[in-house]
Amino acid sequence: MSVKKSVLQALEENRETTISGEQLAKKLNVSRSSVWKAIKSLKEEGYTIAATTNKGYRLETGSDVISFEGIRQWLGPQNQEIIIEAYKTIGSTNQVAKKMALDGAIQGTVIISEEQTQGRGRLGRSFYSPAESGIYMSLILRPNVYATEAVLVTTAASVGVCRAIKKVANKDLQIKWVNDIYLDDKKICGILTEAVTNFETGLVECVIIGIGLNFRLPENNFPEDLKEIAGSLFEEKPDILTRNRLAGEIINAVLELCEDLENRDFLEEYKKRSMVLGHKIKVHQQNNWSFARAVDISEDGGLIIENEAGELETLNSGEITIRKME
Ligand code: BT5
Repeated sequence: MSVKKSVLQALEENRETTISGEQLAKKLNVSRSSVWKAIKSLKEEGYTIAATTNKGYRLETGSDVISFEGIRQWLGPQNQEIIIEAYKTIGSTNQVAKKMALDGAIQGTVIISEEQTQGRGRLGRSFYSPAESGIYMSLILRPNVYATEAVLVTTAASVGVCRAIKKVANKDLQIKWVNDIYLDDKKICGILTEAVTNFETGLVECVIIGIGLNFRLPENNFPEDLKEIAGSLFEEKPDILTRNRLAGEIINAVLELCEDLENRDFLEEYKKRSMVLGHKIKVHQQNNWSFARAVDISEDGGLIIENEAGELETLNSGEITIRKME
């Protein structure tokens, strides 16, 4: 690990205390001037570091730059070895993760970025991903499921995100089938699951779970076309909770649920958080809109609806979009 990374790790792990340059140098077995250089370079990267003469260095409470070192301390013991690649800016974390998965990246690998220039939603839509206000990340999984069960991964991931947010922010979120997470009727998170399937066995070789979360309002608010739809977990940067911590907790929760997809316990929580069950909805599929009532969630995470003819139908495909009517 470079001196800079080691210094960052020490600062992240001791956010509440001031550590002297001498202590850092000793701990890392490097010279005091290398510590000083590392601090200077971290400041240039956007970390706000309080430096007190004779006392030393401390990350300011509000310093919230996404990094591997910042996330790792929040990972559970079972996740300490996972690989996390943190970027300042990237096209799309899903795109990079997909390539890495095809090149053999292991289960649990995470790609995370401060900003995406080509954030993607479903069906060719885009996901607005400005710097400093969101969490944009992709997890690589290698679950032993058939392609038909892959929608379960999205279901589990949605529950995982809600659980992590409940734990650290004590907020109760709602889920709109299949991949949107809402707070006060505004979408604050979208999930894009992409699977690579083995054509012969029908088994999924890998799944990329892309999670985009609006942590706080973007610097200049959302663009006009999103203002009505999009919201954020917090209006402003919270005092203590960092994006690194929330990202770590989301990784813990999602990996735990996806370890054991067969155990469908999380479906109950998914149903409780559902904002469409029992409601009239509009369904868009194959270029057509139709009306229906959302009735239940199937064992595989599909949406069971009662269609206009009064028949029950299960929607599974990622090609479907629904809108809540009442
Ligand atoms: C989604 O698609 O909501 C899935 C978004 C997944 C984004 C993550 S970020 C990390 C990873 N890397 C990627 O490139 N993608 C994933 P969909 O259900 O198709 O919703 C897209 C629609 O949501 C857009 O057409 C907008 O109406 C709206 N939207 C766009 N940006 C948004 C934002 N930041 N917050 C809330 N809504 C947004």
